[in-house]
Amino acid sequence: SESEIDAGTEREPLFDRIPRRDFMKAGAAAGAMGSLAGCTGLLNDQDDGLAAAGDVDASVPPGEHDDYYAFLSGGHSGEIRVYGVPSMRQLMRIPVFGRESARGYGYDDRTSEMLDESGGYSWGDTHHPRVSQTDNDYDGRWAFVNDKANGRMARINLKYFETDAIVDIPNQQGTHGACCLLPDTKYVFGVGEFRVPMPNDGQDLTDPDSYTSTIAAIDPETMNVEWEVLVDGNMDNGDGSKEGRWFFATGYNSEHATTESEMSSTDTDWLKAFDVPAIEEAVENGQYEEIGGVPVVDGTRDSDLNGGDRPIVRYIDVAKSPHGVSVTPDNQYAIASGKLDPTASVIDIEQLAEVDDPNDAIVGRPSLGMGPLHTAYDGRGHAYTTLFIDSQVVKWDIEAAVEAEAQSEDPVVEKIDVHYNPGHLIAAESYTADPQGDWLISLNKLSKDRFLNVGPMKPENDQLIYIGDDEAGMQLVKDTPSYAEPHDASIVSADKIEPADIYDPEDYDEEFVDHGESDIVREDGQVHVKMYSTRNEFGFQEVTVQEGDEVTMTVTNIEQTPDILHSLAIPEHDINLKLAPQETREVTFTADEPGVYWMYCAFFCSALHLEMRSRLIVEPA
Ligand code: CUK
Ligand code: CUA
Repeated sequence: SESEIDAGTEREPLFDRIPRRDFMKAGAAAGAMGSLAGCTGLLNDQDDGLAAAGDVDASVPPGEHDDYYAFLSGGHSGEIRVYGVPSMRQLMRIPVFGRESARGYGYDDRTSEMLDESGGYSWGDTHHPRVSQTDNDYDGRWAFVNDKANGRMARINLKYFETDAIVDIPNQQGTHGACCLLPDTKYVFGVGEFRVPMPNDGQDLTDPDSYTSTIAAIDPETMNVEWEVLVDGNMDNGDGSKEGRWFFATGYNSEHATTESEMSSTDTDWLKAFDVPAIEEAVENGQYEEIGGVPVVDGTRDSDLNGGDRPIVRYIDVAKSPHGVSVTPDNQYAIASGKLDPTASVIDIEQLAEVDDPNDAIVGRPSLGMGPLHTAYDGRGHAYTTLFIDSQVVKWDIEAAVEAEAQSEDPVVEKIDVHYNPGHLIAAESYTADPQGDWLISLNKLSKDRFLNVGPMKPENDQLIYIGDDEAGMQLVKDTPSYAEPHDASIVSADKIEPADIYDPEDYDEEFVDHGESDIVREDGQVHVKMYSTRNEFGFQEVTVQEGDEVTMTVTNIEQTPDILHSLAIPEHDINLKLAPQETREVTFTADEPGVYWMYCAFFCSALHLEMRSRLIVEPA
């Protein structure tokens, strides 16, 4: 569908676009809000429906829903958090790389096997949650997130808001950047950060020149690693272009060093542009080496595949240690932020395919401020870049930055202080071809003095900023404390995701156990207990097994009523299965301590919730 972007003329030109959201929803709520003193809402005396300066109210009254879902990474907590925007209420947490008892994640056989088979680690480091797209728009199917700690990629099913697949990426020690190749999420790319010997099996330990890092192309349906490309230098963040050809990755350490001072010795590093169809052709032609069970294509600068007419990886010189890279909504530019350098580099994607020297595709280098890290978009031709050192978000005009090369025009529109030291920022639907242009969240690493003191470890601060009014400028609306530590986020219109209310038994392998189907099958020291759960009982009042038996319990919540959850908690056995309506989970354990154990339901499901229990009786052998 390359042509869909090329022919994307239905979109208005960048500069003529005006904020489209007219806040009708907020207007409808205004009557109810009128009695709240000091609550001016989004409405004002003008009838253009736009907020006036200082007049932005992000409140979502009790019982009202938010306009957006935001998926924030949880960093080294290994999870994803779901916020509503603009309320910034935390709606849900989705465990990904670590066990989590309230959701029974890692406690039933299916999820604990998934965690075991992807390495068996108890934690991960999630940075970049990216939501799948079709035709450059969110399709509500999946979110993907990397594990920087152990070189993995996970998939979250957005029907159930739960992790349903994790792949341990061969040849990658730390998978940092994560993102989809658009327009239709053909691949999810994992960007390998740490350079390691390949294979990392004890050979070549000391010569850093023999270390490499790779990008991995993962099939979103099968979560299979299709191929990898090895390159020179470390890699960092990544983003895919929207017509399906290019994948961009920033990188540092072009020196191939192992210490910080050596890694900072040259003046430039690379933004790498991977030519995906050219790589696919090389794989097709067998021009790869199989390492760690996957085809690995050599994309280092001196490789044969980079020598010909169509290099598979283009190395673009950018200022030292670039960090974030993101493609503009109209797919014209990839913008890489300087981090150690006050500029961003603007790369013209169309020119990249045409020029001999990829450096000729750099069409702008706006000077933005100290410590530019990540860039988001409003769909009206503006870029918003976090300035880590200045503790600001800078809004700038993309075309003016390109023009500035010739006319020395200042592309900076305005700066707003944030509190403090922002890493990523994200605007509503910024990663799509059509950002909403109203809300932006600055994910600030430090909150310092902004909240009640909770001890030496302070929360971070996710600040909500209204960007929908170019005349009034950016307006800071809300501080939101967050637990360590969100890096990136994706903000998706609420109507693009359709989560289920109850489970569909067709979606999983476990056998549904209905009323009257409870059963205990004993065979050679193996006991299989199948039982339903409902208000206020389990299928069996008691279950008797012998010491040493291997017990499998298959439990179904047979309720049809949304929001009525049960669980199967077994004291002193480290077991808690979460059971949403129509959900079945299985757990296998060895009954090795004789005694009586009250199996109970941990979700407060009814007035007789405390009575909802059953005895596990383990008879001495
Ligand atoms: S990285 Cu953390 S602030 Cu992993 Cu996208 Cu830049
Ligand atoms: Cu079921 Cu509490």
